[in-house]
Amino acid sequence: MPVVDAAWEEWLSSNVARGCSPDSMVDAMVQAGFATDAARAAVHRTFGQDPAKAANPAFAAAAATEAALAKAAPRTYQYDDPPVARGNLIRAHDRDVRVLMRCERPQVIVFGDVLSPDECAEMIERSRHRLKRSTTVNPDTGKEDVIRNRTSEGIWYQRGEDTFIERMDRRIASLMNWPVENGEGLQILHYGTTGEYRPHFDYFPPDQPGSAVHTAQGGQRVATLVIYLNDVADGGETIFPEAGISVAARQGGAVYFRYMNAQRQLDPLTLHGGAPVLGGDKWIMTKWMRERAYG
Ligand code: PD2
Ligand code: ZN
Repeated sequence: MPVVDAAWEEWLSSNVARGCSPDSMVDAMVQAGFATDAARAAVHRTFGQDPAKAANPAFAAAAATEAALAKAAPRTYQYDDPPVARGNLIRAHDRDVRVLMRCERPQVIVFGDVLSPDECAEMIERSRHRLKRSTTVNPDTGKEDVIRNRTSEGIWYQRGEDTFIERMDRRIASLMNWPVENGEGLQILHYGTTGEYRPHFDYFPPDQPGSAVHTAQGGQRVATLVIYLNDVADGGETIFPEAGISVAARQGGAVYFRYMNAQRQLDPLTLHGGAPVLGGDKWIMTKWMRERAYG
């Protein structure tokens, strides 16, 4: 039987912060293997409530009214200012990066020339022989599974692994205007023809028990930068189906998107995917930023 460890504490407090109802949280914990009483006690403690009081019918009625009101007027995502600098040209550590497009809802920015053609070629050559089939996070267990909705191969680089990787990490952190220490290591992905990554969120959905394992260190993911390392002959765009945005893969260019605001709300409009590659292949490099220092 699971215990309420640091990862579950993080899961409990992030769900309370985003306005989940106590009942839905108890249900999720019971599904994950907790005894109902233990789940209720943990949830009510996180809400700052006494479980004995919660069992009182008057309290239960008040809580039900509150839950119904919350459902009728769900808290919509509040767009606050993204950290990325304003302007058409951004000095990012050692390079000037051009801004090609900005979208406010969801917060998406397309950049040109984040990496030079030589830097893209170097990243691909370093990675070509070290690729492994990509995985996705199983929402129930938090474990990495190889599944059909992500047909690519990948490799991770440790942050600051050598001087070249460190320069990339610093440039990207400067462009995203977020501490380099909050970044996960760079990930390189390769898709062959027909390869795709079906629409998903890069944040760990707080209502899925498996997410707690991933947010225990560094907290939630807040923003992503996907950098294209080659021109894709046909297809392979990064798509945002809820927003109707499609970004073409152009060597050295990148797409930034931000999904967590200062109130820790998460933006569902950032649902995104990698469209099927219809001709040639596709190489990308991804940086995910966390709320706090990671690793
Ligand atoms: O390959 C892409 O364009 C893509 C799209 C969405 C990559 C990712 N997400 C990702 O690695 O999270
Ligand atoms: Zn993604």
